[in-house]
Amino acid sequence: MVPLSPFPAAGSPLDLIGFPMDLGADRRGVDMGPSALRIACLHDRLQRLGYAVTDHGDLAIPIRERLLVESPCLKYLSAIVNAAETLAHMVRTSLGDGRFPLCLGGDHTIALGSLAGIGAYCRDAGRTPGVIWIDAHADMNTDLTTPSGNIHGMALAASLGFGHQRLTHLLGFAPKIKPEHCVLIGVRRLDPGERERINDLGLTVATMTDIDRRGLAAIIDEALATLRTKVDYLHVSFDLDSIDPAVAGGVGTPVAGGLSYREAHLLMETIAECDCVDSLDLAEVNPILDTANRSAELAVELIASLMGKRIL
Ligand SMILES: [Mn+2]
Repeated sequence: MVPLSPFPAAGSPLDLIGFPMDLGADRRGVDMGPSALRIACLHDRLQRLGYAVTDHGDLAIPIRERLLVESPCLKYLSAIVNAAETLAHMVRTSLGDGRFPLCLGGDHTIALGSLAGIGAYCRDAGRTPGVIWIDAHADMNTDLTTPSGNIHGMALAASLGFGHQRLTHLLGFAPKIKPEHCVLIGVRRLDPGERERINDLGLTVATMTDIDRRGLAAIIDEALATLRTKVDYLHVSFDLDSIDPAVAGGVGTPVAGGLSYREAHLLMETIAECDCVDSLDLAEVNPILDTANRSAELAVELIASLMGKRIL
């Protein structure tokens, strides 16, 4: 029997970066997500897996009571752009130093920052970034299609180069990633404008219906096999609302009919086995809607699975 290679390599450096942002959504509470994940022993779990963890604390993000809504179709644009740009610089530096950035949300505007940092790093390093976007939503709105004006629903579209220039051109370039290098998994609620854009772009989307029909294992195997032929950098952007609210109720925007507990672990374990993940966002943990921090504890378990925890 071939012994399993040690994963991660002992002492692999990992940066935790908290992004306590709740300006991207109407419902409050996800700004406490980074605390909830730390309280659920994230640092310890990662250390026990062999990572040398540096916690950079939380970025300073203004509270909404001190801000004005500049535009109803781009709520809190300036504050979000500023924070995302700071995150982008941190992620770029982390990657440039050969470290693994793990970004803790906060709402899914976190991905504006992480993907900008990743895009900049990959341009410098001559690498091609891909993303697995795990989410109940597609976050493919723009200021022209959004029904709510909430920027967390625009994070993927902006990273692909669609939407308001201040969102698409973080760090001064666009796009951060190409549509053919993205796979969405767990999607079950789309706005009409998002559906249209997804179809126009031919984005690869595994909806919950696809997962019911074909099984998660087949879908993630296929996604990884395809991405591996096209990209040499892989980011996972994980929105906890992809999980069924009966399993994880403490999320930003709960939608019935999500991934089961085992499907979520299988997804993480399968991605971990490919040994090719370079960075991770964990977004939309909402302690206000949670019971005894269970959703954050589940999120930490899932992070551990993705980062190499094995049953056997
Ligand atoms: Mn999302």
